[in-house]
Amino acid sequence: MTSTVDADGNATITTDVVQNGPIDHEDGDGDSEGYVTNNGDSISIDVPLVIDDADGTPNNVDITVNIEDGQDPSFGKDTGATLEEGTDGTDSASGDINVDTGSDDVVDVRFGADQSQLDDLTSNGQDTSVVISDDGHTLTIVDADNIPVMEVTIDQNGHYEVEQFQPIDQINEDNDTSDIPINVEVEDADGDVGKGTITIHDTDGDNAQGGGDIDAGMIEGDLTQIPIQVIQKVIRKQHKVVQLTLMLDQMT
Ligand SMILES: [Ca+2]
Ligand SMILES: [Ca+2]
Ligand SMILES: [Ca+2]
Ligand SMILES: [Ca+2]
Repeated sequence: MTSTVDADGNATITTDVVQNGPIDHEDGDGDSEGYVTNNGDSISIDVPLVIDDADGTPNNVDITVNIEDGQDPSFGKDTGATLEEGTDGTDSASGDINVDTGSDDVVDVRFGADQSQLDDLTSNGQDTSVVISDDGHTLTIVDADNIPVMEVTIDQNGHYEVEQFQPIDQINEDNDTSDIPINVEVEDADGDVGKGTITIHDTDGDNAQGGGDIDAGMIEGDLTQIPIQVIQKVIRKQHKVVQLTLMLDQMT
């Protein structure tokens, strides 16, 4: 703090304020405790000064230091995670979303409570629903019987792990891949919340084979005498119905 006095005897006091660490701007509503007033993103600190003039008379002066909250926490780039359902509908993968701390320390990275963008997701034709753990760090997509379809966990650095236990239904998707968005949140020490999205790319597995699932309508009636393997072989090779008919004629 320095003071200067001009020719008319007016004093000017200059103060330097150095902030060495973040301050928690809790959601105040103008409430005041002693010298500190907390009002949303603004904290005011009154600093009372006593200035003695030339003949020793004290004068009371208050200066006010206003500290505005800085940048809120936010998310940056997401690598995404890619799953391939393969033949059994299971896979695992991991990814990272960049966490931009902002002006205050990050205290939590978690899944958002609202995941309604997943409402239409189905598994084996069944509706699914979403369960989020109490700490918000594990999100589980479950089928109608509450059996997990997919589980995602996220840590405080934005690293996430995905495990798929059952296939999902890729309906009308380009390249048979569903892009599954999941909402995430980051909270800083004074309660500011940034929102973001991680994306899981889930590619459909091999198409179901005809071998074990021949339409009963094709083998009923007179055809019951034909060895099932013969019909399976024909259908696997995707021969036309006319070729199947020819074969049946030869066997009768
Ligand atoms: Ca702050
Ligand atoms: Ca704030
Ligand atoms: Ca803040
Ligand atoms: Ca699938």
